[in-house]
Amino acid sequence: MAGLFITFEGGEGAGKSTQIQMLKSTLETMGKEVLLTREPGGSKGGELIRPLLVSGEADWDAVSETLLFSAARRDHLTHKIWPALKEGKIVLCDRFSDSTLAYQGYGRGNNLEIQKVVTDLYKIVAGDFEPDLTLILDIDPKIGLKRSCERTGNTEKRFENMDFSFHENLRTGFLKIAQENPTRCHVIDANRSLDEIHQKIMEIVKEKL
Ligand code: T5A
Repeated sequence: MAGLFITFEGGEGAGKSTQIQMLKSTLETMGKEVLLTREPGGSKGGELIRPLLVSGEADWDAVSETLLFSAARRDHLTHKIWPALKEGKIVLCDRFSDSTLAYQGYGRGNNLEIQKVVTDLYKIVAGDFEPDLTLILDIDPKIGLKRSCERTGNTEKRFENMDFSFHENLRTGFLKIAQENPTRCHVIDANRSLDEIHQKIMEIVKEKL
């Protein structure tokens, strides 16, 4: 496809949403056409599914979660991401498939069966399509969770409220994903100032442009 697909990943409060906005602004000042989107959500169908997953009203198990995230992702890809990439846009996505592998596949422990469900479903949803670049913001979950908790007005706390070992497993999962996909994934130390992180992100993105 003509465009460029960049995903942001990481544990809770790593600073993805903040950094993705900063990247969007910088790219636009460079004259690039940018679409900023997120998962779960991003498209009409995806946004309808989102509250089912993040509100905390239902106690989904990892397979049910994976099915719902996958349905939302398929809708997002077909209605928003793929059309924008065909138009040559840079698509910045706040979380994508690595979150499913990390949260559903690693969060509750290194569960190989669930990891297989996640990768099999991804094939059905997206085939061989994958991000051109994935930026994984890495942070000690103690710091990330503190940042998330200090933020006001957040009602989407289902995953944030999981026990601490879940968040440690997530971090391990993301680092493993990065190790297994060294060309696509870059791990960025997110325990730095906003500007330092943005500068690092720009170095990596400029190489891709
Ligand atoms: N999920 C998602 C799955 O389980 N499986 C999946 O397949 C997918 C796609 C929703 C939830 O769904 C789960 C993961 C999530 O729990 P989300 O909307 O991305 O996903 O929710 P969160 O991860 O909770 O995202 P947040 O928006 O809470 O965290 P961010 O985006 O990483 O952090 P951000 O930028 O909002 O920053 C958090 C706070 O820290 C401050 C910010 O100002 C803000 O107050 N901050 C910093 N402070 C100091 N230094 C820095 N460098 C800072 N950067 C940010």
